[in-house]
Amino acid sequence: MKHHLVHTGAYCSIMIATLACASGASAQLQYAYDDGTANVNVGPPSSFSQFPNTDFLWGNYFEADPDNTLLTSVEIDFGSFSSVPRDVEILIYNDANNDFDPTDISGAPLFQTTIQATPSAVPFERTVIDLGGTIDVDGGFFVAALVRSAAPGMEAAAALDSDTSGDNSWLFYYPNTNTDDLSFDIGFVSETNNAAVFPITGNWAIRANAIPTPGGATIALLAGALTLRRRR
Ligand SMILES: [Ca+2]
Ligand SMILES: [Ca+2]
Ligand SMILES: [Ca+2]
Repeated sequence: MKHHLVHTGAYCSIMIATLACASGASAQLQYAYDDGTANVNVGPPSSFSQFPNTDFLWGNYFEADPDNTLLTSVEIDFGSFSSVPRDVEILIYNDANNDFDPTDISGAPLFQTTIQATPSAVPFERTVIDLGGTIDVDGGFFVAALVRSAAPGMEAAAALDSDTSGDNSWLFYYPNTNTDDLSFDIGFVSETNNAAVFPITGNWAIRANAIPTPGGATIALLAGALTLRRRR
């Protein structure tokens, strides 16, 4: 699997290889790469002060479990900000070609909002962003945060878990980010597993929570049980 899912609900799917289960009031699946402890905060280096404007966008690419496609909230562990509270844009995109590469995403996000963010402490003090409803994802999707005009050398807004691979976590630096077109090609982009670019590799502490898709496996199992009973 290219990602692991942490289950926080009352039952578990057997589809996911690295699944953790816990009791909880609501059935919910959590898309995550971090192990619960982010170790380092990341932002534009002071050398970037040569650029007139440096937007800093970081996000995780997930593959939707077909039985859990309805996102309800996003959880992010923020690093440091140059001022508090800080405007941070929260973005969820569909990747149309589902190729685990978000750098070709164009078109408006499925979800976009701006929050007033404050830093969170290690190990994983999460800021939960309620989506105010459900966002239906299909195949590859990208959950990201954006700090505009990040202060080089001062603003390490993203929390990274250096114990994980960095696969499917991405960092973008753009001048004047157009959130409707991530394929905009002026700037810098890298997956955070690239040791040639990142002195410390790892995954972002960004998670997405989902509820079961109506008509998914859970519903099918119930229907099967009813059919068996009727045949007795
Ligand atoms: Ca960790
Ligand atoms: Ca893509
Ligand atoms: Ca997709």
